Amino acid sequence: MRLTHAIVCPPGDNFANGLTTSDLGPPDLALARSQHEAYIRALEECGLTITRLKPDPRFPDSPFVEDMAVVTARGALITRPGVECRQGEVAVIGRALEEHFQWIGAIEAPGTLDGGDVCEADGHFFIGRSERTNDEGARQLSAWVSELGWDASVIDIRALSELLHLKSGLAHLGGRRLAAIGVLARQLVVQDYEVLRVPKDEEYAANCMRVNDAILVPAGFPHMAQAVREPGIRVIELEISEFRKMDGGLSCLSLRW
Ligand code: CIR
Repeated sequence: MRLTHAIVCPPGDNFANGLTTSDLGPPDLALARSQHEAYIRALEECGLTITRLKPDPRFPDSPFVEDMAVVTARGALITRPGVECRQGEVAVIGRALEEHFQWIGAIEAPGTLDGGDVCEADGHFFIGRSERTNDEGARQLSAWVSELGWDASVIDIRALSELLHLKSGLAHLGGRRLAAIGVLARQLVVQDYEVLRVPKDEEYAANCMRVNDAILVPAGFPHMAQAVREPGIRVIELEISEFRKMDGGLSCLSLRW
């Protein structure tokens, strides 16, 4: 299915006040903004029409829009993020999605779910059970996915402290191809998928994104940029160092459908 739309939210003035566990230092706001602009340009080059939200000073983590919804060709679902300080971010995302989707589902309390824990791969949804996504959130998403005619499986990543979200270590490269860090690749119960193992020293690049005829990869990971290549697919490398400082990756910065 070709993607046609994306929602993004540029970093606001207080971006550096967001949540992070990284020890990479505070983000440079001007650089973050120019990296975000380049990210938007890349999505536009891939044929996507962009909805650009206004940063809300109450939510410094709002550039990481992916956590707020699960958006598919058959419908959209608003999440209930696993950290309370981000739960208010869903309102603006819900309003933006209402312009495109007639019926929008929602994760209800006591369920929690971050969109970063959801990897859609050719009709199957891998759901990460993480510190952000609880059993009830995973259960509600599985039910929603099955109503739409797809299926889902849950992968517990709580023991993998290097992963904030499932998609920090797993990506769908298109068709039956996945990229996964080694520890996840071993844990994945995958039938009929070809799994590209992400080299140990490039694990951050496991969060790459297939967008139509391109694969977007974070800059600075040459083995991955090479490994994801395939005929007819353009590889676009994007610098996102300032978002990494806030525990974010490429996919977190947009909702795409
Ligand atoms: C957070 O901790 O929620 C943000 N600082 C980073 C969220 C990254 N989102 C993602 O990986 N999907």
